[in-house]
Amino acid sequence: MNYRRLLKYSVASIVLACAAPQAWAQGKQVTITHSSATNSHWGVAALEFEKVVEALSKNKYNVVVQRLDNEREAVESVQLGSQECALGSTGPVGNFVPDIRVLDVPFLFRDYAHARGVLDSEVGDKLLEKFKARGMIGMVWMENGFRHLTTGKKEVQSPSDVRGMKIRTMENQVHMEAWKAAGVLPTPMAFSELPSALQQGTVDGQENPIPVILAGNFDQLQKYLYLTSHVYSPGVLVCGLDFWNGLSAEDKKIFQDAAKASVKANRSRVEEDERSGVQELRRRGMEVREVTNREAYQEAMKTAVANFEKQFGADVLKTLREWRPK
Ligand code: EAX
Repeated sequence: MNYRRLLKYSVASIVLACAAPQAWAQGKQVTITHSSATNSHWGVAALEFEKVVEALSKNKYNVVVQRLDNEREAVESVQLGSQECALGSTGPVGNFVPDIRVLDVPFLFRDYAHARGVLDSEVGDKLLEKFKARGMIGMVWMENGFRHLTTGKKEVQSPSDVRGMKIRTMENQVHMEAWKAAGVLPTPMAFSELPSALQQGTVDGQENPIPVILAGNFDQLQKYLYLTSHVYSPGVLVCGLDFWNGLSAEDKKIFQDAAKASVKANRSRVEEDERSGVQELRRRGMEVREVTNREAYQEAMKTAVANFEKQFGADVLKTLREWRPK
C-alpha cells in the first residue's frame, strides 16, 4: 500500500471511530473463566453472571467469559489479580483454601438437597469467609455434581477390580487419599490434561459428574460409566480481593446478585443433565452400569475416612453427614 492510500485508510478509520463512539464506550472489563463448553453447567452459569452484571450495572461493566480448562491456573490468576473472577469445581481449590477440603470427603452427602443445604447454611458461609485470607472472595457455592467412575478398556464389576488401576483424579489431596485407600494408583492432573491422557491411555479411567462427562464428550474417550456417586463435587465462584475492594457498595451488590443468579443457572442445568444425561450417554454408546454395591466402594475407602476423621474432626464429619434442614 502506498503512502497516499495508507493515509486515506487511516483518515477513514479515524472518521469511523468518531462516528461510532459506542464501540469505544464499553464498560470496565471483568473477566470470568470456567472450564467447560458454553453449553454446560459452567458455561450457562458464567453467561448468566455476565448477563446480570451488565444489565444491573447498565453496562458499566463488560463481563468477558472465557474458557480455561486448567482450574488451578484460573484460581491462581484470580489470586494474582490477572483475571477478576473464575467459577468451577473446588477440585484444586483446597490447595489454596485448605479448610474447604472437608467438603471433598467421599460419601459425605446423601443427595443434592443435603449438599446444597449444607453449602447454603452458615457452614457454607463460614467456609466462604476463609477465601479472604487467601486473597480471594468466595462469592457463592455452585456445583459440579456427584462424581462417577468411568473406565476405558477394563470393566469394573466391584471395587476390588479397581485395585492397581491408574485413575485420574483432580489435584485434590482428599480424593487422592480416598482412591489410594481403595488400591488405585491415583494420577492427579489438571482437567485440561485429561482428554489427552484418556486418549493416549496414560490412565485407565477417571471420575467426573454427568454434566462434565456429557459436555466433555467423554463417551468418545471412555467405554464404561459406573454410577458410583462416590463423592459430591462442589463448585465455587471466586473473585480477586483487590478487585472486590475496589468496588463501591452498590457495585458489590450487583456482583453478589449476579453470583446468586449464576448459581441458579448452574444448579438447574445440573438437574437437567441428571435427568437426561445418563440416557443421552447410553444413546451415544457408553455402557452404563448401575452400581448396587455403593457401600462396597465406601468400605474400600474406609481407611482413608479414618484419616479424614483425624484431619477434619470426627464430630465435624458426623455433623455434616447427619445435617438436616432446620
Ligand atoms: O469442573 O477436574 C475435574 O475433573 C472437574 O470436575 C472439571 O474440571 C469440571
